[in-house]
Amino acid sequence: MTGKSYPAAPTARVFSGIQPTGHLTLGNYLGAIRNWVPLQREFECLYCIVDLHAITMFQEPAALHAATRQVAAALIACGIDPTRHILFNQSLNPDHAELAWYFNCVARMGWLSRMTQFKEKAGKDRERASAGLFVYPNLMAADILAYRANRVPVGEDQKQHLELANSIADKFNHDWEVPGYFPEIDPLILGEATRVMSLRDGTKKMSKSDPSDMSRINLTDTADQIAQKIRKAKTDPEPLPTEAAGFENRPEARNLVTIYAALTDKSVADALAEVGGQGFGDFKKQLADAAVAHLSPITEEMNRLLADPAEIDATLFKGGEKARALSRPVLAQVRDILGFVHSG
Ligand code: AQP
Repeated sequence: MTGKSYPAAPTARVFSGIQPTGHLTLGNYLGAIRNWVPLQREFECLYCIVDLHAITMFQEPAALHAATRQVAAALIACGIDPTRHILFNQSLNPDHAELAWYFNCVARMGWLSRMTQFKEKAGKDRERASAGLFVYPNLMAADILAYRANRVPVGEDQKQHLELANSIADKFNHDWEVPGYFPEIDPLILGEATRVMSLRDGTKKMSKSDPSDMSRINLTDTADQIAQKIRKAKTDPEPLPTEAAGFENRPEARNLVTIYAALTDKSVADALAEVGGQGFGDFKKQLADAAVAHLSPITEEMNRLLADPAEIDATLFKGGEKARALSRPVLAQVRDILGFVHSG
């Protein structure tokens, strides 16, 4: 034991992040952003546009810059309130990178080697992947724990990274004998559509960086583009099942019905009670209408906000200052715990 005591971690602080790596997709929206909004009623929320994560794969500077503003506009258009909560881009607060270095020294190579996202993103040629991509989960743990946040709303794909963040927190607390200093993180995997799949392949996650634009619905798509992508989405020749058991070996049918359920605020069972037995032709029209009705107001508001980039930047800068005010004392405590000679 160090013999010193530190203030208890806050118990109701939410943190989540999103990468500015392209146009946001319906997957990002249903799996994450939509669930972030109601949490603002109950918790103190920090929502971060994770540009440091984005550069683990090469990003054109101009595209990264534009995507950062676009993600900020999308989050505000979806209902994130930057005046009552904190919205900022990650590089505005260097405390994330400092804590990530400490966590690089805590996390074990074996833990990181098991991360499926690294394996997927690095592909076959791991030798050429950036070191940043390998230690990505350590930075993600630092994003959350720089604020000692304990609730993290994410899509299903991020669950493994949060388990690793908990292993880092445990090892830190144990090795430096500060029980409970970093809190246990509770992954909040919410809603019907926790893993939205590609429109071209129901076994692959819908992703911003998929080379095929037809694989995803972007929050920037027009009504016509949405309708066309849904019309061309891969399906099979059978009518829709009437019960979820009928989705076996039909990943595309499962995906489209799950999207429909999420967009119309129904359970998958209720959606099937409504559309089960229909052919894909009719169902796709219904799905396109639901998607356009849900997404058009968001796209419109995003475009309105994007007309004033200086205002978006000012919002992010303010958020960065508020975030840093919360993380600064945590980093000072961590330096103290580690035994560094420091000035606070
Ligand atoms: N297809 C998805 N279904 C449900 N949730 C999803 N999320 C992403 N894709 C889906 C959730 O969105 C949040 C932000 O994700 P991210 O931008 O940090 O990175 P990601 O998970 O790697 O998302 P992408 O779209 O696949 O980005 P790229 O292509 O750049 O790697 C997370 O909570 C994630 O779970």
